[in-house]
Amino acid sequence: SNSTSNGAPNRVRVMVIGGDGYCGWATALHLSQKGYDVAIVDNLIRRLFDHQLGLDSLTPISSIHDRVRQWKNLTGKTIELFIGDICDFEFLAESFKSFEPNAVVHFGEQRSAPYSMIDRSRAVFTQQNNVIGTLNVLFAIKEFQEECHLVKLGTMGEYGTPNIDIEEGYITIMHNGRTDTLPYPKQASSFYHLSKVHDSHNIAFTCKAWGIRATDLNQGVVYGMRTDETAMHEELSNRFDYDGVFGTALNRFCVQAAVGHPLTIYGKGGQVGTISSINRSIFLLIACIFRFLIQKQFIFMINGSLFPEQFEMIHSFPFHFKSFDQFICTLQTRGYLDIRDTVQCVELAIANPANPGEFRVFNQFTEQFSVNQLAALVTKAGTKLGLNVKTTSVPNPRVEAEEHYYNAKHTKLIELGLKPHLLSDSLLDSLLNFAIKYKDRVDQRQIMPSVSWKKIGVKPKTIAA
Ligand code: NAD
Ligand code: USQ
Repeated sequence: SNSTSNGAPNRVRVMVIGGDGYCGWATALHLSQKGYDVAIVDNLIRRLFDHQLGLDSLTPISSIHDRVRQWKNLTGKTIELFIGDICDFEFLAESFKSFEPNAVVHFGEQRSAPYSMIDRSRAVFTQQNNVIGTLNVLFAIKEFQEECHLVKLGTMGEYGTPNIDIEEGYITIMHNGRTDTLPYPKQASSFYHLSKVHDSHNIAFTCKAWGIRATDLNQGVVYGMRTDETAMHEELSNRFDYDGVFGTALNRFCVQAAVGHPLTIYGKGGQVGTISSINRSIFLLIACIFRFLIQKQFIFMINGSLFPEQFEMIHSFPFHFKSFDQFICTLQTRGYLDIRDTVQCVELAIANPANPGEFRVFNQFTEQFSVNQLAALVTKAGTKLGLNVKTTSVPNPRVEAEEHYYNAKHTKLIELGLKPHLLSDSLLDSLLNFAIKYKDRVDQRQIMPSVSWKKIGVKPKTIAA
């Protein structure tokens, strides 16, 4: 039904699973503000992980009950609360029957790659929690709310770092003279990222088999803090993770700069951040000479049709890089976006639902950066604020390609009307100032990475700094 509990017709009812978390809380408020009827489903397990690992958000955060109460005080808008675990199907079924959502936004997973690599039990928990939770959501939609649109948070990490352009969900392949459009190959690099791959497969299958309508949002790394709604009152403040388990790259770098901790660049990234403008010019000069020589070679190769494979290799370097910056992007590059765009993208996906039976995939990020580029940007912004920002190259605790080609498509959300908030000096200034404001709350022992991809074992591990 499309009517609300207070009888107003045609208001879209959105269930936000994981609505007490970083992306979910900002999204729940944004949708409520935009006139959607919102319910938050969350078992608050993220707050428990923090207690268990001895971590805390940079920002003090109120309880979910105080959060929604304050929202009601300020705006008169009600957000319904369903506290429970979506792996418990009885609980999820009751929430569905009571709220009757038109759309479900599913953020409710264990979302840290390092957490999933602590020990066997965390690896198993991550996949169990994420895969079973999503399966339950699919069954609940089929059983109770067939028309409901599932908007599922996936991750860019599902694709890994292949040596070809990354498409949005699907790739058209020609093989032995036949052609087909197939799911883009997945090469995730943690038990967490793999849980998202398994989710995507389950969702794609149920779209086909049961006619579920779904959008998989393969989101990049999120940065930032304030959205219009969370900025309205201290009690609406969002969480901000900076620790080695849950903190994400740019957010961590800002906190590190604020407390005078060197920026933690994992692995190779390190060298490139210090490239000066002279080196930059030398690089461009060499690239131009190379380009000229290879163009000559190109004609020779075509005429002589010699060594086609070697030719391909030479030919593709460095021409597929449109600029120096794109070349540098081949080092540990990922897609990033501002949390204000997370909420915008989710709203766009809800407002333009997938068709029944359609498994739609959007790549949800706005810009690509290498870790070094991020460190360089934070260094520049920090220096302007009078901070003495240093970087350090930390032995990479992960197993990941540190030098790779990266060029991922991200046009579908733009086509739906996304107006990106690109990373700007002013945003970095405000993030840094924000980190400075709360710097007394920073526990510096939580900054260095403590989880190793290679050392994971079956023995339960207490990671204490
Ligand atoms: P978060 O940990 O801050 O929030 C997740 C929320 O889900 C928490 O409040 C947690 O209590 C809840 N939850 C987990 N398991 C649950 C269960 N079984 N039942 C009910 N609630 C459950 O994470 P986040 O950063 O807000 O990420 C949200 C989603 O977006 C995740 O799916 C994540 O994979 C995805 N994502 C996040 C980022 C990022 O940079 N933060 C980037 C790409 C994708
Ligand atoms: N990195 C550093 N130094 C740091 C932290 C990270 O060099 O201090 C590097 C990592 O090695 C990695 C990159 O930065 O190459 C990104 O790491 P991250 O911790 O910021 O992000 P990631 O582990 O990929 O996970 C985060 C979210 C996850 C989401 C993912 C989107 O925690 O939920 O799925 O971003 S994506 O990366 O596109 O898969």
